[in-house]
Amino acid sequence: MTSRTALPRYRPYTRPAAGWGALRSVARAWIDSGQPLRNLRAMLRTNQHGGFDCPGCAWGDSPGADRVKFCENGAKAVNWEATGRRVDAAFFARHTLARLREQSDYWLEYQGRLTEPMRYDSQTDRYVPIAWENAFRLIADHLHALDDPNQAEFYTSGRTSNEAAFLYQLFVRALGTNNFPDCSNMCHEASGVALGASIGVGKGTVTFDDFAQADAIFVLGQNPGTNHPRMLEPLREAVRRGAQVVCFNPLKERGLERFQHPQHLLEMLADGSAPLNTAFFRPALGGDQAALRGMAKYLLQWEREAQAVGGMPVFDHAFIAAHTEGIDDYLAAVDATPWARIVEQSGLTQAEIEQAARLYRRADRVIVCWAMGITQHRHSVATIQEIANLQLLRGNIGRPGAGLCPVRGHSNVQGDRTMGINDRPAAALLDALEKRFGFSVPRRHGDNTVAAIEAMLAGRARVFIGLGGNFAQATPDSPRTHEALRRCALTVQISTKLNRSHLLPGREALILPCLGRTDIDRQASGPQAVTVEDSFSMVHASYGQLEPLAPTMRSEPAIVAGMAKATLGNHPVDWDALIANYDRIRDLIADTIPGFADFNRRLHQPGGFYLGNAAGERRWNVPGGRARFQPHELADALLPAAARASAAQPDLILQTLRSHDQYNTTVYGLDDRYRGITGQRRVLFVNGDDLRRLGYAPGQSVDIRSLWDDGIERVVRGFSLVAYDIPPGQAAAYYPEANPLVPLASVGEGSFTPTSKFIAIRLEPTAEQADLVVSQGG
Ligand SMILES: Nc1nc2c(c(=O)[nH]1)N[C@H]1C(S)=C(S)[C@@H](COP(=O)(O)OP(=O)(O)OC[C@H]3O[C@@H](n4cnc5c(=O)[nH]c(N)nc54)[C@H](O)[C@@H]3O)O[C@H]1N2
Ligand SMILES: Nc1nc2c(c(=O)[nH]1)N[C@H]1C(S)=C(S)[C@@H](COP(=O)(O)OP(=O)(O)OC[C@H]3O[C@@H](n4cnc5c(=O)[nH]c(N)nc54)[C@H](O)[C@@H]3O)O[C@H]1N2
Ligand SMILES: [Mo]
Repeated sequence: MTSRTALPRYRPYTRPAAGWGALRSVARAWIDSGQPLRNLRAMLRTNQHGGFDCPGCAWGDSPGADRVKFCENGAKAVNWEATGRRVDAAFFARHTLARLREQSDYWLEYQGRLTEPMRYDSQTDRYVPIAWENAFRLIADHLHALDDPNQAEFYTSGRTSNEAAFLYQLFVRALGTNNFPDCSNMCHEASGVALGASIGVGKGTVTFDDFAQADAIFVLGQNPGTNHPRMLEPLREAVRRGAQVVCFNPLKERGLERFQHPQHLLEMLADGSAPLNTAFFRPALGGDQAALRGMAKYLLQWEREAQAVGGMPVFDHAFIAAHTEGIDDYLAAVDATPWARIVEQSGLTQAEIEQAARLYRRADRVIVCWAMGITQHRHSVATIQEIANLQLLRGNIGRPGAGLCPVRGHSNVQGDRTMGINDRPAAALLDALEKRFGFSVPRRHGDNTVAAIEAMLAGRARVFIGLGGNFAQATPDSPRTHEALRRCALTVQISTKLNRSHLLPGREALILPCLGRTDIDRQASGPQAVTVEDSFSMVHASYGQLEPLAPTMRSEPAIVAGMAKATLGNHPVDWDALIANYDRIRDLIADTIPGFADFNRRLHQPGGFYLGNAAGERRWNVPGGRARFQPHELADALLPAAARASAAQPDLILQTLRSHDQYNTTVYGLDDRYRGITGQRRVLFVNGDDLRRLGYAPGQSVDIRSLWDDGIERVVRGFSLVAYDIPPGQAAAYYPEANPLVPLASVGEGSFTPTSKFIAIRLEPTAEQADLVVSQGG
């Protein structure tokens, strides 16, 4: 592995977030890249005008500010991609897939960048080199052999640039399907679905500048200290100027508590730190909808009290009258929700909810942010609509310093959706494509991620193409997902790094090595820029800075065009001409996607350009033209019927989350600094009282079994118990190690997102034999 091996250890972390710990960690990632001098240039060009967009998260920046704009985990992402190590034909000649499957996810990616196109040879169980043109021909042959284009699945991960994504959806729709499973299906799908129906646009309504004007910022189900570190700055600034920062998170995440600025010399030298919140609530898993409903109940009560005495209204009546509909039904639903259920489901006391409601009411301008703690539940759509309901009551959408902020994950996941990567595309997009390119666009909705797995398992889909990502590990119910890939006639992975998805080939398989964000992309007309869109709908250009490791790597747009040309010829466009100069791709985007007029000129503006957001301007693209209150009842029980129907009662409810040393399925290291974990990932965080109740001791090894009524055994073995500050009844483990526990059928209502933050589990002591297997297998 690496030179850095530490004994597994758990010791609570008492230092502030960021600060010296972050600097040490950046230095380590930098040195470990194997090419530190080369990468220094890359790091300094991260998120700068003329540089490249950080391949880390989708947080935006204040345009213009001329300073270093990367964070610890951005630096890790850059150095991880820009490594000097390579996984080439010689590497694959040394290893069979059977042997590679025994390695950890960490080891696989650590081996370096993929540099040559490879084909799986089932005779020798090895990947062997293949020429690019032959690879494209193989793909075309498989696609031509299908009875129906809906028998192929076209996955996208969220690092893909706008240019590559646009070409990909054009190719796939010209082929005849909307089968676009994507990482968004597992991520912010619920935000898009919920907000689309509530306010007519599935994106956040705020921009970076709004944070400086908010009186209160609510942060729900998000761990920005690890996953969006650049967000800590506006939070700290908000606390400093007296705004409220109110967190809802069952875990007291260090990055939401104290912060030391790693780029402020004085603070570092004085070893000072600033608080990052003014209130912290710790709900039950899945309890946010109930908590928000409780807050709405208080607002309604105070509104009535104000009316009775002729005091200041609590609701924004002018806004409600001019811009919304459905308030009566919603308030009736609020009245009908009993406190007993709110308290039981939220996991908070009524007094805590009252306090949260007071903080909310006191603020004139409120931004609500959220991430996976909100979106990966069965009732995520309803929860996000309850956030919107609350904001509508006080007119907190579409004015400065207020709004909705689903904080996106992958750096271009929002842009990929804008470009049309969507299994449920809007009719307007399809109409525009049809008009511009003159072919009959498929109208039938395609497969999302879960549906794609089901289709491959059932043999209905036979070709899988992955534009980035790690389908095998990011998806739920891992053994079934792995089987789904293996049943395909052809699997194709367009990737920068080796991961488990490459090791689960269909009967035939290809690895197509692509350039990443940091690499210089040279085409016939010279070096090319690509573009991305951040969480604030800012579109900007990204220019790679480093010479690619090998001339045999290709850009994502070139690979998509290569597949398209081999499959469709020059229909509906001259693919080669587009690749010669990406300006031509952007001209097509300008012709078909709203907001991109004059794309090639505007892309050169420092900081990029704002796509606009109708709801942010109080225009509501909802039938009826008004924002809609959505009255939901709270579910009878959070535990799904299928888990209740299983023979056993759950010991705990499990959420799966990210450590500080990972980017999704990419594991940078085995530490989780802020949670005090060193040298291990197979850990289960449990409350000390629960450990005693269940008869276990910290450090003991357990097997975790999940409850579902379909008769399938879902178990992961050899997890080390950590007594942790976590609310009773809850547990947490890392993704992707815990993914085998998430039943494929356990998805969000309306979003179909796997419920990765709510899994009913039982524990068993690890049997000795199982222990042995785990320690050998790694
Ligand atoms: N360094 C780094 N950056 C990343 C990523 C990464 O893996 N590493 N991933 C990127 C991607 S794709 C995404 S989507 C984002 C993910 O960003 P996050 O959403 O911050 O990621 P998670 O680790 O899943 O953290 C979920 C948080 O929600 C809390 N939580 C869980 N369940 C509940 C609940 O029911 N209610 C409430 N209120 N809180 C809950 C957890 O305790 C945890 O703090 O980050 C992006 N940025
Ligand atoms: N249990 C559980 N499961 C989850 C989650 C969870 O919280 N819990 N989170 C979900 C979320 S929010 C998301 S977004 C998904 C993430 O799902 P994915 O996006 O599929 O997974 P990643 O781990 O980001 O993909 C990593 C791989 O992407 C490839 N890659 C990296 N950069 C590039 C590039 O520039 N181009 C190309 N072509 N390939 C590249 C590398 O080969 C790398 O191995 O996982 C989801 N799964
Ligand atoms: Mo994500």
